[in-house]
Amino acid sequence: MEISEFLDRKLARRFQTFDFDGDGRLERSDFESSAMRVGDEFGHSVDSPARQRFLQLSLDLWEHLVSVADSDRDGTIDLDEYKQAFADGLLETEGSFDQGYRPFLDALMAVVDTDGNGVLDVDEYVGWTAALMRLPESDAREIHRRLDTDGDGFVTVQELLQAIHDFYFDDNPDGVGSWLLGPLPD
Ligand SMILES: [Ca+2]
Ligand SMILES: [Ca+2]
Ligand SMILES: [Ca+2]
Ligand SMILES: [Ca+2]
Repeated sequence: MEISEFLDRKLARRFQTFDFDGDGRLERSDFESSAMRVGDEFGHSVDSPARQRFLQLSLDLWEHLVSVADSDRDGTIDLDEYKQAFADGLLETEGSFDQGYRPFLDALMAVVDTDGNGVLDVDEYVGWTAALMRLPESDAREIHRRLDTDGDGFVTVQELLQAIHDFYFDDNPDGVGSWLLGPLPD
């Protein structure tokens, strides 16, 4: 597919949020460390089944990414490899979107929905995005506000799914999804 300049910036931002240690490459340890941090942040010990499931899905995501995107086979994914794999339709596609994300989000919810009401209030939202992707609290609060499209104070899994979808597939800079991960790099 054609990568617009706007989508290019969004992919660069997504890459940054995957790169947990910030060394400019995606590695297995980025996915392991970030998932463990979510477990720690939300008080799940290492033997918590919810934590183990989320860690497993994070590592599955890594295995998928490295299998399709690591074109030079060095065991890591750099930004060019990531963008190329997206352009080739090997990462998120509209057809497989819901199916691909739903299990991951359900596993995430089992760890981070601390009051168990099935939706994310702003504190839960700030907590998981800081733990998994190092988003600043001020950005996370603004993202929560934008994603809560019906204004009831909560972000549902459906609202989150829609925003993730729009992040990748809606080229409108004013759309809800464009701010999913905060401000974009230039
Ligand atoms: Ca890294
Ligand atoms: Ca590589
Ligand atoms: Ca909740
Ligand atoms: Ca809502």
